[in-house]
Amino acid sequence: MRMRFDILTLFPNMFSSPLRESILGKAIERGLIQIQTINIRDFTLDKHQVVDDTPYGGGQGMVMKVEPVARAIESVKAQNSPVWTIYLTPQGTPFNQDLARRLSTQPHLILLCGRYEGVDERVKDLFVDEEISIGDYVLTGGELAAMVLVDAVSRFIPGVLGSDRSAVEDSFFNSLLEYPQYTRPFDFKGRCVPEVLLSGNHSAISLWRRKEALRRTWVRRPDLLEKANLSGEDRKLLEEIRKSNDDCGLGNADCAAGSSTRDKS
Ligand code: 4HQ
Repeated sequence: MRMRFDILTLFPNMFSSPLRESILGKAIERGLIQIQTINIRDFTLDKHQVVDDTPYGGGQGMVMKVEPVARAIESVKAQNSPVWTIYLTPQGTPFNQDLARRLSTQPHLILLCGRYEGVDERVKDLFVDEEISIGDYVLTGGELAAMVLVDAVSRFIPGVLGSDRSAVEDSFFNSLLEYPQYTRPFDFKGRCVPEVLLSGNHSAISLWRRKEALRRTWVRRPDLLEKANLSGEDRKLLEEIRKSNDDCGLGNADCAAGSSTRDKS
């Protein structure tokens, strides 16, 4: 039950490398996902293959014409089965992990990438099921947004992350940021790995990691803590974190780990 992505774009070459390396490359090889790019310009009928025109009413920039986009979408829909059509735009629903999970249950997505001032409004009215934004900033086109979406959605497809890992175990599933990670060497320029990670005491390690995840979330993303499902143990750890942070202000030398200003990633 592979998932299929059809990406409609004026710049198909942008997709050749980023989605074919590493984990997504292996997922394609193994037949778990299929990613196809379709050049909207191939669906023009005029000699000069014009895909854009000036906006009615005047104003700056160019608007993508409805007919080539309509023909490109219809060519995908003619091939088969149910398909969900997404337009990437800053005016869309904010993309997040919940939305990625929901989209991963679709068998087939069309991702429409706009350039210039975007597509003629009638493309959205007639062909687009959902508008999605990857964030409150302006890109030069929808291509990078489409890549972000394909990447985040693909991680939810069984087998893509390998048999021993799944996206549902990720920290965002638990609404907390990740705990700090370390690997060798133990001492790099005098900066040492926290001793507890070398202790071999698995319950102490788990507790330390949970506390550091809570600390990080409390310092950097307190909005996430409000939505998180916290246990009694978590609340106790958070109380310790808050207390050590207060101590910091009083000049306690033991509290470096509780200082947000020193908490560099
Ligand atoms: N653009 N999230 C303008 C984006 C964008 C975003 C895509 C730029 C559409 C016409 N897309 N084009 N942010 O900035 O998805």
